[in-house]
Amino acid sequence: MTAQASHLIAPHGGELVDLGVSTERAAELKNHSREWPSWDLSPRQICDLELLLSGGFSPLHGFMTRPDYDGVCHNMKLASGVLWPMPITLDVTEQFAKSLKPGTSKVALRDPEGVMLAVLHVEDVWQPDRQAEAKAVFNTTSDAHPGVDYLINKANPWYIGGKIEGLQAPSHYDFKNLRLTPAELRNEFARLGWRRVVAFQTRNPMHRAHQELTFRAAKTVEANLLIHPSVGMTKPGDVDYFTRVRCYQLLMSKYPQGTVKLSLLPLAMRMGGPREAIWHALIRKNHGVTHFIVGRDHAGPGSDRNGKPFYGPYEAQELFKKHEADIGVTMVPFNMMVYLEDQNKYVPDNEVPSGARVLNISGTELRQRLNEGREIPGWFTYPEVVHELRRSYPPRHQQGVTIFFTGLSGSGKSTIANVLLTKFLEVGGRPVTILDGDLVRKHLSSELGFSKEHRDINIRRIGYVASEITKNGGIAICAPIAPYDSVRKQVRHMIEPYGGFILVHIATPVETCEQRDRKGLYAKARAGIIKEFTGISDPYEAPADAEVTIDTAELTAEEAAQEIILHLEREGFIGVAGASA
Ligand code: PPS
Repeated sequence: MTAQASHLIAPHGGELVDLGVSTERAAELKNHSREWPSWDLSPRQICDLELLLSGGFSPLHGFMTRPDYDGVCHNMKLASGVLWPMPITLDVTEQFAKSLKPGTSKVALRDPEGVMLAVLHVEDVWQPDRQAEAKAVFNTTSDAHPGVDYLINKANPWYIGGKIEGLQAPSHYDFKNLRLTPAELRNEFARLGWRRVVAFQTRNPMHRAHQELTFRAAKTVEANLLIHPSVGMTKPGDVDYFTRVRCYQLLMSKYPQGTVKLSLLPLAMRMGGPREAIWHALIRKNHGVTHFIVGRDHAGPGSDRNGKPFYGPYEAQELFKKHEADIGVTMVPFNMMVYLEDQNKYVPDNEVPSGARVLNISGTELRQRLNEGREIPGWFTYPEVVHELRRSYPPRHQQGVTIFFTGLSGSGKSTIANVLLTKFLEVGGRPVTILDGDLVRKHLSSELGFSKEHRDINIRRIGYVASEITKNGGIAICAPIAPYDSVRKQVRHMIEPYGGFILVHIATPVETCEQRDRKGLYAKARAGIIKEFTGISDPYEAPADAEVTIDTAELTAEEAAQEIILHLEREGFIGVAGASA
């Protein structure tokens, strides 16, 4: 049932779209689906589908067809003339696209477990000009912009569009009571008698400045407040949404009782700045909201590779203002809130009295303070929020870390790794695992040889296990040869979001390794008995990005391990117990 109490704001385009079908129709579609091709949806496509099905993207009835897409790219309008700033497209591979017939094909859209969520009636199949789309939508083709990066480097190159029939919404097992659909929120507002509701979009934990800003916004326009964070996909590197939601829940008690509601939006953000602000407001309008807060640098993607911000700080507000009548939601613009130390209060930065001392802590600074276990002041955020953030983001000496050795066979990797292991065990506090080259080959990679392809698979496996250990707060010591730079970098990227990654190059020259020849392998390689032997008949790419480089001709294993320990101490990964207050 869709709640559209007469006094509530009308959904965008006039009606709240509900793409769900009856049980009988669902059974019929499921039955037929055996004859149709299936498409396994990516995480972002699942987010988009969820909002299509629930009416969050009203008036869209499916993934965009070409006329809608063209209109949206060029002048932010659907073919019907209705304002819509963001392409909602289903990207697929060329092979899949070419197997479809526009007008007749149907595609079963499935989640990663293979559950059929919806049917797409294919109306259009085309290969978009993604550079042109990036320029039109994001006003840049630089892939330093996360939205462009996704579009150009991650999305598939063909689009298919058409109407959708929904069999079931994507399943969520977390925060179920907080995931209200547009119809449910509308019902709730009607039930509570909330005629004016101002929404706050966020992808970050909320601190005192945000609480102050939202409270002021609600007071200014005499509306109730909806805290409506995006929990689909946000900017890579953001605080995970589980932690954020726990922080939001703690914050609810800071508002006058009965004035505020928290609900989660399964939105995959594009970080599209001005266009995204309008899109956000339209989605909120569908959820029954009358007012929308647009702050400084709304949905900002940060800066390009030259350090220049992609959008001006108030560009989103300017574009919103231009289209406010068509959006049908009133903008509540806000400058950045800053803390006035002398008056112990927050004010917008354009209201700071001249000469007043102003304090602020940036996101980067906050992350640094968490990493180093430094104080996070009470004027900045609430102690409950700090506690919650520290639980998820402990100081570095409590985080997991991977020590990743690379070097030739016989360079001394395993010996140093084993000394390091005992040093860590001596310190205690974190579980330690060694993933030695030989042992991994025996237990994880016994079917692999030494071609580049197989070596890369081997290293990716090690990287995966190490990332799991790191994620769970342990220490992984990896000691493979890992001769190729690109896969070492891949492993670094797999691990760094979860903790430390220290690349240690054991730079013992091949002549020394060959002289030692502890396993007799170099002799066999020279004799051609072992093929593709690293350093003899196979390449070794010395890293340019190693945190620590060790030449075992100059250092004993004990001294080498000590060098690594000193580096870890310097970086905060080994710390003084109790320093994380
Ligand atoms: S890789 O490239 O990282 O996948 O290699 P890795 O798994 O670390 O190699 C483990 C051990 O295999 C032995 N070995 C060889 N090394 C290099 N090239 C060839 N062709 C080869 N064949 C066997 C070698 O003893 C490696 O162990 P370490 O501990 O490095 O001496």
